Amino acid sequence: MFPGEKRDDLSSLIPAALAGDRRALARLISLVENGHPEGQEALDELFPRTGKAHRIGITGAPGTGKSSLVSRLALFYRRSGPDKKSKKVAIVAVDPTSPFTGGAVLGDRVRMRDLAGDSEVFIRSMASRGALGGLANSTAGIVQILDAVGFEVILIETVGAGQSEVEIAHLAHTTLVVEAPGMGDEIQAIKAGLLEIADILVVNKADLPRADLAARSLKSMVAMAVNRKNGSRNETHLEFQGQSAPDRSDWVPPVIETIATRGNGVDELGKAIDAHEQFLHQSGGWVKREEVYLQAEIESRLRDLLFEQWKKTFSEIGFQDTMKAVMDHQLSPRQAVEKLLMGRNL
Ligand SMILES: Nc1nc2c(ncn2[C@@H]2O[C@H](COP(=O)(O)OP(=O)(O)O)[C@@H](O)[C@H]2O)c(=O)[nH]1
Ligand SMILES: [Mg+2]
Repeated sequence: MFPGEKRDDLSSLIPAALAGDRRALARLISLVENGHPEGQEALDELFPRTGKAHRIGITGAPGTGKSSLVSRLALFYRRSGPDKKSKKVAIVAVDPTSPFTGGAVLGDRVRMRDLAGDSEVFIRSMASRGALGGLANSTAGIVQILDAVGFEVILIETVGAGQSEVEIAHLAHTTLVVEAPGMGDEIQAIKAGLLEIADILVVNKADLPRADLAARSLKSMVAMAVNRKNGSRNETHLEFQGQSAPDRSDWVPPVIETIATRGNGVDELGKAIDAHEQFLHQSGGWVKREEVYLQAEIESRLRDLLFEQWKKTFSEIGFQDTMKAVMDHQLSPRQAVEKLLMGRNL
């Protein structure tokens, strides 16, 4: 046996990671990312220690400056001040188009050196492909490990495009949607889905022309959305009388302009994130979001497991026959599913 093999022994890996050993932590994360059974075991063991971190999602189109902003935010949390306690920060970058370990951000040597030399900052880039059980699931697992070992703030960068990115955004207590002027200049075309998940809107690259135009149009979109919501809330108010519905309806997403390359606006952004955290704690939204997040994970695991179990029982030949019947338009897809399910051994 190689001495290195011992590192996969969970009984030593987990205590080491809890004690702050970064290599042990990285190893645990890899086990989870690769869908290793030991990764699952580690998650089970560490789960009781989770639930403390503030999970912050940063999403938006490629090139808007998410990674740059994330580095700045990490520095914001590391900076201790008279009124501010320095926090342990982890960064999970799930951005296949501009991985954290390469490209523009690494090119900014001064900033990365600030972070890289800091033992209380942990940075992890996720492979976008090959994640077993889906990107959202393995990201959730990695975030849980970081939470368990004591990172107080977890910044999760994703591209706001496909479904899995929206799912990943649901991991977060606080979601930042990042826009930049000149990205096709069609701020109005911001995906409705993204506006829906935004707790804070960031117009980055405020040094470029038309940034304030972008900010203004986002602000008016937010105002319209709030008016709509208030209208519909009045209509449904009777149903919920006496209950305080802990949702985001009392939170108006602020629009904040930043220049991530220089750090302008980052303090204001950090304060807005703190304010949102406070709001969640006071409104009951924090607990609500924990519930939504954990329920989503249970449902997705249940779906995966049921599918896996079903796959074990199906016969390739039976499947091909059914498939052919559907291709010949003799069976509808719904009838095919019924047939395939009936055929399983319970
Ligand atoms: N002019 C300007 N460029 C920026 C700003 N923030 C980031 N950039 C640049 O925009 C490019 C994309 O940044 P990056 O952080 O990788 O964006 P991401 O793809 O959203 O993660 C890089 O060349 C950055 O240097 C900014 O505030 N102003
Ligand atoms: Mg990026």
